[in-house]
Amino acid sequence: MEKTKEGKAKKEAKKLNIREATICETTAQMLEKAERDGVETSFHRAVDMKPCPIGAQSACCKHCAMGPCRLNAKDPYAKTGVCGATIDTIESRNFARMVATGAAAHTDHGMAMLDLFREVVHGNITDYRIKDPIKLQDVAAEIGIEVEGRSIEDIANDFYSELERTYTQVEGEIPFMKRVPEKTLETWRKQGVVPRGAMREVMELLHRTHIGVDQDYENITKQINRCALSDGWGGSMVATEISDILFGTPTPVRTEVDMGVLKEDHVNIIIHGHEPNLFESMLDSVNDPSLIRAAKDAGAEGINLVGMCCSGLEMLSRHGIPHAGNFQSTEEVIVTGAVDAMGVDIQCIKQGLSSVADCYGTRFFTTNPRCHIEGAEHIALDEHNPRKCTDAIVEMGIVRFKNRKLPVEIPQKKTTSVMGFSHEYINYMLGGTFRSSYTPLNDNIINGRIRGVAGVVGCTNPRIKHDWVHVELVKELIRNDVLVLQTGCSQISLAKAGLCTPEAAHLAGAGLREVCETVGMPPVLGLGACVDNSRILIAAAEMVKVGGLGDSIADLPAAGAAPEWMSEKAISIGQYFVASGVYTVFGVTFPIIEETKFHKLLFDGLEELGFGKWGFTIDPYEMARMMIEHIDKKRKALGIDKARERVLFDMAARRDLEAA
Ligand code: SF4
Ligand code: MSK
Repeated sequence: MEKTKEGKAKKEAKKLNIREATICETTAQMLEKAERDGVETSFHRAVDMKPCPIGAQSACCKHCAMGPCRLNAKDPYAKTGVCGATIDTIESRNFARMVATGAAAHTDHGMAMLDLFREVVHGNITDYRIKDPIKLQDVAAEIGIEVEGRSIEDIANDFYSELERTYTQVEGEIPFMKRVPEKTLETWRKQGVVPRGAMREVMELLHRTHIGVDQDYENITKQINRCALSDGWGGSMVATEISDILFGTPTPVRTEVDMGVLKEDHVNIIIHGHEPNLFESMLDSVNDPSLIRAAKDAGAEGINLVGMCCSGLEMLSRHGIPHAGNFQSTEEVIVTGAVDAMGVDIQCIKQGLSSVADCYGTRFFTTNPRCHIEGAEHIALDEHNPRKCTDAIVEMGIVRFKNRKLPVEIPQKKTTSVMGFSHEYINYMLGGTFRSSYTPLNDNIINGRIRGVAGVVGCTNPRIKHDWVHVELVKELIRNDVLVLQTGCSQISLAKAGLCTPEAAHLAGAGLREVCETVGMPPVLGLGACVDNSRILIAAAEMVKVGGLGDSIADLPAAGAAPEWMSEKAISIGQYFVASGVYTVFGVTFPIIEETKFHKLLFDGLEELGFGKWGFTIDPYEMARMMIEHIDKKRKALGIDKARERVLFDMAARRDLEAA
């Protein structure tokens, strides 16, 4: 009896505190419902499963069968692995594998987009087409392809061959190196980290982490940088540019975000993942008159297509499709009981979705050969006939709607937001049609109205209060006149909090508010999916080229953050920003022991070599302080810190000056 009581007490101690787990009201409401329904989610599992303290600090290695070897995180130099590997070797190899996996995910996605582009150009796929030929011409010209007087087909063929090098090139610099500011590229050349094809970089990095190969953390870090750069300026950048060319370059759209976008009287279809081709075809399916008729025949008012996570962001940016939530709400949205079908492709798809879908009778489909999930139905998306897959998902969603048995509870909250700020649109927004450029942005940074620019990106994570760190950090940044650029799940956190509209400018400092009001833009600009962090790199390169803010990306008054990160892709993104010259601060946890040599290299040494550097804190206010301090340091180095002081004077300060 005593034992049972004790067991119960233990269980109660592990109970999820929903109000501490998320600030997202709709997610909280669905967590309460999940508990009433006896359904478990990743929030519950995170409470139940403590992170392994040795793994969290990267103090273990299982790269060979002489191990696994565990070092003492409190005294990391006290012993080595059986092979003699030191803590720095073990940590840097583990970190390298995270970068390699993250880079592989982005680049494999990018290569899939490029495969699709090739087949469209060759006329083998007709369900997709080139929607933005002007962007094709512009980007082709940028990487040295002759465009004058040539047909779109000819340019597209050369463009394909050139971009294929991004993945397969054995030696030499990849095409988008032509976009990198000269001084940044010089640093990379000097340090020997200019990337070759991503396949080669990922392969070499994995090879070097095998037992008995690279056992010098500094040399491993060199290849970590090279591999990450092959992602940011390679695989990811190709994914973004090809997606824009095929599906259209985003321009800002006003749309709604949060679970209130679901409609009880409609067949609700959710697409979640990262590749826009599934979603684009689904858009055609839900607009097919025969499927709409079938939905109405089943008693629905229509079909409601909704996005989640990153492909949701791409469709929001290109077509204004409503968005139901970020990574940490994907199970909870099914708990509404209103989702008739969910189709997923790749990346950040929780395996737990399958059992939650099973509990509510939601039809759950995987569609990509790279991602099958036990318990999910697999309908492969064949790009030669994509409607076969997406029509089938809609048809089965309609059947599920007709047979809905459980009560539906849709949280009645949705927020309006304006997102879809591509690099091209920012250019146009600031400079107008005839003189589109970043000059006004640079001018406003130089005169101090805008203190600097921050990229706040990345995932959400059940180990910390969902959405809270993103929202508090961004509020603090804009209050201090820092313009915020966003991608990935972070931007949904801010959209739900109402910060992605021009009206949110009143939350910004006086200088940033003035700029936002003049241009009519939000203080927080949503640029797209996590793969679209490449848009931030392009913007940074453009700011350097326009002039007045130094010669390299490392000179810019800019910083980055992923305050609630969880994926290896986030680590690769963080590393390619650091390698590009950006101070990048992560939250949640950092998989390296402080005070080790490898830690010192990432958090300090890289900056001395001309790169950026890493930072870490879990506190959003401290994170903002660290980023602003860095921005101010860069302003001082550029000699523009005085301008800012003038702008910041308020009336009281002015009166004081006059009285003096
Ligand atoms: Fe242990 Fe070395 Fe094998 Fe790693 S590579 S498991 S440290 S023996
Ligand atoms: S989906 S990588 S949780 S941003 Fe791009 Fe979101 Fe992070 Fe996945």
